[in-house]
Amino acid sequence: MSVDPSTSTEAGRSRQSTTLVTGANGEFGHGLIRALWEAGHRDIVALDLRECDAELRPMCRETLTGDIVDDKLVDRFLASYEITTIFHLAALLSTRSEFNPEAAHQVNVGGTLNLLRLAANQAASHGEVVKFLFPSSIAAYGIPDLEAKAKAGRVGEGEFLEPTTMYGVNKLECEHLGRYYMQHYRQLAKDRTSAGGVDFRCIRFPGVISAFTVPTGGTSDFAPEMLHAAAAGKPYACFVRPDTTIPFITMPDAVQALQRLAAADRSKLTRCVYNIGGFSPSAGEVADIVRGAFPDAEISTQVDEARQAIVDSWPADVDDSAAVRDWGYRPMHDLDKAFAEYLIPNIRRTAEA
Ligand code: AKB
Repeated sequence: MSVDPSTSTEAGRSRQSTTLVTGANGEFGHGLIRALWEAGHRDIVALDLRECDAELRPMCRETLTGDIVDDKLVDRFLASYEITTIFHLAALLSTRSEFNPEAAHQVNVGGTLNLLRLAANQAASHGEVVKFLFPSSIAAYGIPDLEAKAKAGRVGEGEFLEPTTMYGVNKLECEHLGRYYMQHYRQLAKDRTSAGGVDFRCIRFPGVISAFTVPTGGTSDFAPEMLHAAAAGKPYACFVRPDTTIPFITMPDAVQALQRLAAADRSKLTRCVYNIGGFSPSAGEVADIVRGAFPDAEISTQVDEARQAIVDSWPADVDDSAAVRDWGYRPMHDLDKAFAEYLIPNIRRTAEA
């Protein structure tokens, strides 16, 4: 990573208490940084491969340009910041990762390893536990066929962990790395003081739909793409069959879940990795809702068999009872509210502005 001081909004300050957000320019990064700012955080340092978007800068103490795979990252950050929390959002998504699986592994796993090492070194340096919030994904699951998917119902955290995509493999590997850093890091080292320097907390997210941004490089993208194309008056050919079903949540619920897990009492957390669900419409149901809101929408189906197979390997629903019990996960939006109260009105407002 090359932290470029020229893109730093407030370079030069040293070892201030810091919340680090990687992948700041992504759609999740935008939503989370805004929510953290609104919750009163004035300690945000945002990192992205590209110069951070102008609208993020007023909400961040610093914005940095750099690559998480550069292992010098740890040393540079260690010298400059006292990091208390890391939201590690940077990743290459599932479709994009299949075009260059080795590069995806480098970014998704190598980058996470660097950040975990940073967290462990930071904890050792300032003597406080560093919280590490990590978004995993339903891509960590790999259900063998549609019959098994129909029978599986709400899939629990320990089931079907044989992902078929490089992204899913990477997410599962990172879940294990996080657990290792939290519970077993350097377990045989003579100078090891105790485990627990890294407080790893992870959510397996379903597909996420935002009213303000369209994702790129994912395989759950068919639902947000369909909606945003209709709002923009553009035709859309959906790449999965109308009966295809996976869970989704809205961006505000995704952001709120991450914040809620970050704020949870450690003693209440019985797992490192939590499922969260939302609503599970089929692609056909999404198309119907979109047509209801935008009667001129031109939505057709043009199945891409390879991407279809990926979505078919993901559960139709997940068991999120542990998240509900341990840290009070409670999404604001069910299917009706998601479209009627959040997605359609905000998309319309943006289009009219
Ligand atoms: C993707 O489609 O790759 C992501 C995900 C389900 O994690 N949106």
